Amino acid sequence: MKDFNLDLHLVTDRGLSCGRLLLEIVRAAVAGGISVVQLREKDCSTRDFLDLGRAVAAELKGRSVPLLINDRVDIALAIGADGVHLGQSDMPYPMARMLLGPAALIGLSVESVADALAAESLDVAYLGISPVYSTATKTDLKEPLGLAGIRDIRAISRHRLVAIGGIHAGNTRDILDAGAHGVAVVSAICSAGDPGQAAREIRRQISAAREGK
Ligand code: TZP
Ligand code: MG
Repeated sequence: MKDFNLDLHLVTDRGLSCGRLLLEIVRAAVAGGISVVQLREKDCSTRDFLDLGRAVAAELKGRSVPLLINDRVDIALAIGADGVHLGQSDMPYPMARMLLGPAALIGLSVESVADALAAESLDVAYLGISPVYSTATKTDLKEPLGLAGIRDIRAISRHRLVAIGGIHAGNTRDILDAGAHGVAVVSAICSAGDPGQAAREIRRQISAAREGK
């Protein structure tokens, strides 16, 4: 599995991109310093998802920003994406690994300490810990983990942790201070008036947390 920077994931949702082209948001967010793109499009035909995936992959080519596909191992394979992000009810990790091969980046959502313990033996690129805070972007979620939940998972997990759910520049530092290695956001970038500036501000908070400022 190749090394990559998991500081700041842009998780896409065209429904939240206010009519702007997703590619414009991705381009601006990359300029603002995101380090991973996770293409997460729920209301999308397979054909549209493939087209979108190819277009985003072309946009990211040569930029050292990996492209992960949410849920759809078939789409990741078809477009040669860097990997996938899987939830607890998606294809099980061992099957995805078998299909995608040893180099693929596979991220896995966990919603509890029990989920995180079950992932200890897996060669995942990171655990997505979810949701940290409640969010209007995804409603079928368990109780928010809060900062205490991040600490609890960090205490028992050997994996790198990427927090998601209700995250923006104003709470990023607390989340890193609680033990997350990176953050993933949808609306804080996709719905921002200036997605590039929004990404830049979250990145600034990540740097500040690392420097202990
Ligand atoms: N998984 C857990 S919370 C969430 C996902 C995809 C949505 C996060 O969206 P936002 O807008 O960053 O709160
Ligand atoms: Mg899923």
